Amino acid sequence: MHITGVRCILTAPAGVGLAVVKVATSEPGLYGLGCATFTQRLLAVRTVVEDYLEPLLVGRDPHRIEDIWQLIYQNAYWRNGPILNNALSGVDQALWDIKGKVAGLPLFELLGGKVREGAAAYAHADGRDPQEVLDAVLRLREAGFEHVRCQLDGYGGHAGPALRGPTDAQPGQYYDRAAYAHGVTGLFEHLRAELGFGPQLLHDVHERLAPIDAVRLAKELEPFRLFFLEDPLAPEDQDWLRGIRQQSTTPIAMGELFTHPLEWRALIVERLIDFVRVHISDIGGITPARKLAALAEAFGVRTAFHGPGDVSPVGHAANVHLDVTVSNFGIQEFTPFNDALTEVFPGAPELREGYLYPSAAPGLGIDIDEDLAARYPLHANVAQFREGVVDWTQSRLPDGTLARP
Ligand code: KDG
Ligand code: MG
Repeated sequence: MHITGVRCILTAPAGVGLAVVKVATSEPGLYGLGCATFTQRLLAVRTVVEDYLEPLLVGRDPHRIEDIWQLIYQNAYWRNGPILNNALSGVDQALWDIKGKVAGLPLFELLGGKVREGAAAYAHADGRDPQEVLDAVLRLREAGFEHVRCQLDGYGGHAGPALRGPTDAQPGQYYDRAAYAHGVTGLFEHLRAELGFGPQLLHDVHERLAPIDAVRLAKELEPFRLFFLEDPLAPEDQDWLRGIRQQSTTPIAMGELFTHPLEWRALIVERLIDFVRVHISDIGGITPARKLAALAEAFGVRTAFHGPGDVSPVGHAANVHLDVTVSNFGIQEFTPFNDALTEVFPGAPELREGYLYPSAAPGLGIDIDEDLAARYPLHANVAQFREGVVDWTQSRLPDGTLARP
């Protein structure tokens, strides 16, 4: 058996651009699928997959996953980064899918077998004020979620003109760091007063604060006993994690922006974070994610793989297969699939009462209906692109300074 083709399929059934790699083999009808979704730069990923990886891989034995992973990783000489890693992930996940199909076993069996039947998931509660967030939490509790991420106004910004500051400020998604931090503390005060300490509450700072303000927020939130506080710091500011550790016991989750092994190594080995939440396709697929989970296990750090809407259902399937096999699993972020997504991707993981279950079909257990996928082309469906330009990442502080989204 050998690889006969490597293609990258782009589709947007839920209004978010997704990339899925299909690796075809010489065995009739045998192929694998892998998530390669870097939604802000999909065309660049497709170029790497189809112009560089297909010629490199055609004719090779798809069973040699580790060897092919190293081959792709080193082939461009310069390594890592979201474009190369997503392309690599698309192939890597597809090879695991193929291996499972050949063995007649679901991926979770190849990874050592289940240590739990389903993966606990968290959902998102959002609102314009603390009461609206509380109502959303209560609805999610009704639906069976033990864990809920709570946000005021998404990540706390607003689209529109400058909040205050110089005249003729640039357009953008303006936010005020001080108002945001103050709002979050008030939010959790309200939620704990109304809910008590039963529900597990999470929050994503989305790297919006100045480092010292992130240290203070982690300290101020300590009485509200979060399950975790996510991305209080940008990867570039990670040395400030030591300050957070010295000041509070608020559990810290980090990693969705990591694309290089040196970004997580010290954080795990020095126990500066409690949850590592990489976006699996951004680190190069299942092969490095298994190694990362094993490293984290040795240091008491749990996994919380990134699961936003810009992971394809194929990527969500990879997350959940890992979740049910990793003993140091912490939590799985989940974004609901709309009807179009479940039709385009039959076999997606199922959510029941706050837990996610992987398909028991061989490999990743998920397929793609390519004819249906073609009915959701990128440009017609992707809300975040305005005239080909990504809009929501153009965030600004009140004085007009460009800031992290
Ligand atoms: O494209 C970026 C999103 O995936 C990110 O903003 C979502 O922070 C996120 C999260 O925790 O889901
Ligand atoms: Mg996040």
